[in-house]
Amino acid sequence: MDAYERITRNAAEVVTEEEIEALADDPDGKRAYVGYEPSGVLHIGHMLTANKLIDLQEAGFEVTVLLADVHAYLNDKGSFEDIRHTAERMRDQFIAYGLDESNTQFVLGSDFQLDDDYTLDLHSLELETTLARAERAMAEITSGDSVKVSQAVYPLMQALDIPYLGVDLAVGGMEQRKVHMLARDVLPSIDREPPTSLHTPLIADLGTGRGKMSSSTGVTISMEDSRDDIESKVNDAYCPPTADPEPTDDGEARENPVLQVFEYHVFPRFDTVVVERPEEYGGDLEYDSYDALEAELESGELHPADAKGALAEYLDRLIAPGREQLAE
Ligand code: IYR
Repeated sequence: MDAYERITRNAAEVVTEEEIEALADDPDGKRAYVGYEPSGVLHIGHMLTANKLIDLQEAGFEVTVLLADVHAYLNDKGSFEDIRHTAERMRDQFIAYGLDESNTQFVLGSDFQLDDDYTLDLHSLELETTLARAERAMAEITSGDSVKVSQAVYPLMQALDIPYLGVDLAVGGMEQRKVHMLARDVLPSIDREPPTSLHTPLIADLGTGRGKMSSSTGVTISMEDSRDDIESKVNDAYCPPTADPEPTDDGEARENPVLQVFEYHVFPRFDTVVVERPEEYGGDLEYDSYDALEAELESGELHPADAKGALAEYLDRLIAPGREQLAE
């Protein structure tokens, strides 16, 4: 797999392709980052963008993980002290998950976001941005009904993080795309380059295949889960024998979340996936690509129950190091 393929595999969107091609031509010494609001323990949503950071490290990039303590505070996630404490725990979790420690820089937002220069640049961006635009950028990030001033400041700070961290590529889930588009529009007003970004897909709720998997509602998988927890969540997952399930009766789109987790979590980290089956049911199956597994689920060769058994096994392998680290 060449650098461009590794950088862009499983991405829902890159902005822009030409800019990513230029980075892929000479990735050594280039820097990519993801920002995370410290909250709870690492869960499957964090793991999706972390997989992309691992791809980028393998392609030659250096990586920054921003533990966005000030952003979490602006997003009403608790006291600043508690947030800082959570941030420290998250760092160790990312390493346990598989980020290359020798090549990952962890930065707290408060290490630079409270400096004079940053604050003045932030105020310049505030002058350049309408409240309506800032609010739109946050639509997929906050859940509160009433919009607070903090939520208008938040995306502008996220935009400003890119030049202040000196990164060449901003990575995030699709829910971050409007913030990155705002950054492209507004950063030139303070003589900064419009940033390049890459967005990972959103995965549907494991139980229903609808909407998006979220740590606050529905079922999620986290580093705190025991093997039994994982098995029971995966067993209860929605898994019709197709990658394109019918919409619900009221017209809501549905995905197959079991296949999505294989595609975005398992195959990026394992070269082959073995589905264990007793001899009388045909014996073990082995897949060396996501497409091969999807095709056999669709043809009926692979039964959803067997697919789920294998998914629980591989998710457990991904989570075990973080679970052990939490127990220390
Ligand atoms: N908005 C992110 C957190 C975040 C991301 C980046 I990239 C930043 O520079 C700052 C914060 C979230 O929703 O978790």
